[in-house]
Formats: sequence, structure tokens, C-alpha cells
Amino acid sequence: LNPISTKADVVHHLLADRPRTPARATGHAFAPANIALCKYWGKRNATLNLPTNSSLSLSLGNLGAHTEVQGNDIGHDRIWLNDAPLAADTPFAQRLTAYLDLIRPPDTGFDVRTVSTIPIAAGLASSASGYAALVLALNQLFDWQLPPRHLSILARLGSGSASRSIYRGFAEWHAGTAADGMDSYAEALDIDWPDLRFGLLELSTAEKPVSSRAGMQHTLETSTLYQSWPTQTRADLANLHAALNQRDFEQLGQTAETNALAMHATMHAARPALCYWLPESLATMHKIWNLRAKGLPLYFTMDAGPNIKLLFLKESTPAIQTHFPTTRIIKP
Ligand code: 2P0
Repeated sequence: LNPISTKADVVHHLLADRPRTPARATGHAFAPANIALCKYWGKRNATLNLPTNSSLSLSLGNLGAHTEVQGNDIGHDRIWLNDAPLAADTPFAQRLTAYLDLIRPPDTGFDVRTVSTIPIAAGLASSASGYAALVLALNQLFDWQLPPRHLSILARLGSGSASRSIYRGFAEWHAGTAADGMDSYAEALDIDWPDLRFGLLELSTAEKPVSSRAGMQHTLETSTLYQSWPTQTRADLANLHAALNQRDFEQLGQTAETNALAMHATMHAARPALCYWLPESLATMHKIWNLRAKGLPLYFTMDAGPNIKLLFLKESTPAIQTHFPTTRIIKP
């Protein structure tokens, strides 16, 4: 019995009896960006992007990636990002080509055209919607007809958070315990909450000095606070499920905010410390806490960067526009 231990093994297993040559000229798909309310932070297996903890996210409406993929017979990949050709020697292109190698029929290159509707530098992971849209487009190109959880696993091999971007709305990525990761996939949650809103605050457009991938590995290896993270996320997930079932916004917001701050606390205790916050990040947190103390139901979350994502209800929109005039408001 051959254990499944590499990405190629996983792809071989999932595509065992599926078509390996394109069934049509083009595959095309959209996948949304997502913001985690309980964060993915740390891997139990870095080869397969298997996380130490389960996570839960909400997608970002029409913000995401539109991807078109075609086979070509020139023998190498060509990649376009927002209509501009991307040099093959960029890290972005090399990572994408390594991913396509997992799926590539002999002597086939791919033409991949991705248009992202995510505002540049808003601190939203473009890899999540990018790999999810690519997997959905490939599923169409080859006519694999894979079930959603297998699409989610394929997206995870590209980037962990992409496992959640296969779906619109709320999604939960189960960490799983299996060594081969076959139980580590995201599922859509059947929750409709049309009054929820995100507000994107762009505090810095500088490229982040440490990637999420490197940051989570450094934290796991050097932060004593990381020990508490799995326990924290289990409690937060239970609270999020309760909040979603009861449409309890205060509980949702408080839990998401606590979870993001706990994730950053694990980084602050790493050696050397990893701090994505800028002075503007902290000033904005205090502004949010002050507004909340005065009665505005407003919470925030943050990812591996200095930008802040506001969480509020539709009825607070005028107040948010007054206090944060530059915020971009998103209906999930
Ligand atoms: C999340 N992040 O749950 C967390 C919160 C960043 C902070 O998922 O190495 O780009 O490709 O699996 O998916 C970003 O991590 O990392 C992320 P890889 P990924 O949204």
C-alpha cells in the first residue's frame, strides 16, 4: 500500500479515473476572496498545507478572481494577470507553474488569464481566490465533475486559505487528522445573514515584509504562546457556530476580534517577534473600541498585515461612513 505523502500523490488519488485531457477549449470560473473569522495559522504538514486548526470564513461578494484556462501546444505556461503578461521567472509564476505541473498532460502548456477584482494592497489574500478560481476553471476544462470537497482539497494544495474560497458565503475548513489530508477540506455553511457588512480600511499599501506562509511557520517554531492557539480556536469556533445559528452579531464580532488578536499575540511572542501592526493599525483599534464603548456595534478582524477589516451590520452603515469616510464597504 502506497501512502499519500506528496501533492502529486493527492492529485493522483483524487483524479484516478477522471479525464486527463481537456474536454473543451476553455475553462472559466470565478472564486471570491474570503476573510476568516476564526483564522488558519500554522500547519501540521507544510507539504500538503494541512493546518493545525480548523478555520471559518465569510466570502467577499464580487471581490475575487476570474480565471480562464486553456491548454496550449507551445509546451510552456503563459500567465496573464489583469491583462498583463507575467514573466515566467517571477515567484508568482513559478508557484503557479509548479501547481500546474501536478495536473499537466504530457507536452501541454497552459494559458492562464486571471483578472482580480480585489483592490490592490487591501490586505486580502489573492492566493485564496486565485487558486480556488484556477481549480474551478480546470474542473470545467477537463470536465472532471469533482465534488466540492475534492475541489476544496485541490485548492488547498495551492494555498491553504483557497480551500475556503471554493464557496460563496460562510465556509468552514476542517483541519482533519488524517496524515494524507483527505479529511482536511472546507464545506459551505448553510447560513444566510444578508445584513452583515465588511469595511475594508487600507492603512498601508507597502508590500508586507513577511509572507503569511513564512510568518505562520516562524510562529509555530518559536512562539511559546502558539501552544494555546489550538485551544483558543476550538472555543472560538464553537462560539462562532452559536453566534451564526442565533444571528447574534455581538457574539460574532467579539469572537472574530478576539480570535484575530489572539493570532497576532502568538506572533508577538515569536523570536524574533513578528509584528504586522503599524501605528495606524493600533490607532484604528482604539478608535473602534472607543466607538463601541459609546454604543456603536462595531468589531474588527486583521490578517497577516497592517490593514483592518471592520465588521458591522447594515443599519450601522451611515455611522461607519461618517467615522471611516475612506472605508470600502462590502456586502459578503
Ligand atoms: C486566514 N491567513 O485564515 C489566515 C489568517 C493569514 C492570516 O490563510 O501557506 O496564504 O498558502 O497555505 O493560505 C493566509 O495563508 O498560506 C491565511 P499558505 P495562506 O485567512
